[in-house]
Amino acid sequence: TEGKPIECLAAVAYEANKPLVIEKITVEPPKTHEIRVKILDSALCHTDAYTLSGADPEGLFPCILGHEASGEVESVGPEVTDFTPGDHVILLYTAECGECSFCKSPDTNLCVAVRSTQGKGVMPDGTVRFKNSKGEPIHHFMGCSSFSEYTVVADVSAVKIDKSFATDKAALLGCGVTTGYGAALKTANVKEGSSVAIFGAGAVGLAVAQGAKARNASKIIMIDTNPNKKTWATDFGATDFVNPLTDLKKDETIVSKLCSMSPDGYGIDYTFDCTGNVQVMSDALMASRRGTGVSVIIGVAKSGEVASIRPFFLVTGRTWKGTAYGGIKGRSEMNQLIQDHKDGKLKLSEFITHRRKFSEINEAFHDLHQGDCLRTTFSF
Ligand code: AHE
Ligand code: ZN
Repeated sequence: TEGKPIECLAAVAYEANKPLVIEKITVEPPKTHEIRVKILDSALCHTDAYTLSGADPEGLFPCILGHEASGEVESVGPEVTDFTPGDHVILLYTAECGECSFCKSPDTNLCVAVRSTQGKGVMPDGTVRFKNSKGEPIHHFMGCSSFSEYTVVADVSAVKIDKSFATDKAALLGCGVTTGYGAALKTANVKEGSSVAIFGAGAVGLAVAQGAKARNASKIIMIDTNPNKKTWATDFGATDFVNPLTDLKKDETIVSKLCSMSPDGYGIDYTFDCTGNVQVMSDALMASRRGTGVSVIIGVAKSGEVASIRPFFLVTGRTWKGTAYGGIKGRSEMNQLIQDHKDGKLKLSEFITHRRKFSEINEAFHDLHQGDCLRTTFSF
């Protein structure tokens, strides 16, 4: 198949809010610095649903969604040096070229090598590798497009992993788990003995709990309005669970409740928004500790929404931060995450609550909103 177009099945998003259409598409061979990948496992993330809803300013239709995936390199384009056919990879929506000023900085993972074309749904040369049976072009998504049997990505948008590592677990490292775990370890740099509050007990929030636990935080408070999440929260490392709908006394707010749970009443050392709700984002900042508290925004807010804060909360020494992909440099730091998993610090399989056939992909979007789902994975 090398050098030739491949015909395969993909789930095409033709319009916002319409089911994906599973159909035969053509995947062109990889061009310079590109690789063509056979997807082995892909999971579904809320961002796929967000873009399908039409709310993403970068959402383009038709496109092939999906960005949390592992695969096997089928063929490589000219000038690709880091991959050979047969290699196992994780796709990276946050690339790592190693050469841009962002990659060279130890303080950020926000590589710019392919980000601008990625946001326009095209490969770095400005063209696409997908077309449907009518010959119409189909956009790429987040530099990955994993809801297809085959995809083409930039070589900087993938990391090679050991073939012995289970590919369903590997897929999860492509987005949510890495995002949460990295947010705790890198963005917040949670310290031993500290207090942590996490808003939203989905896959990302539970991965934050894993990171906080790995750092031996002494108090890890999970906040969620779904009482069924309490067991998960505990299993993933939370020491406390607060349901703001039922656990607040009269005249108590979630902010005052969290402050009262902190050792001396002055607030929580590290707080995390894993909801995308802008009110939660400001609550998280206000609940962080006077003088030294750090609050990290992870959730993606709806387009046009604004998070705001009374500047007093910053004047009095709190830091408001945000993170993408947990601040993790996908190519140079992936092995450490896999090692952390092997060392028992980072759960992976436990995040897979649902497994489906690729043909059931539209049902998987439904799963995501049921509150009993962390991740649905598909094997191809
Ligand atoms: N396309 C949106 C932005 C969406 C967004 O913020 N995405 C998160 C990742 S969500 C993972 O499921 C992110 O990391 N963004 C950084 C980046 O480079 O995209 C918009 O508003 O235009
Ligand atoms: Zn995602």
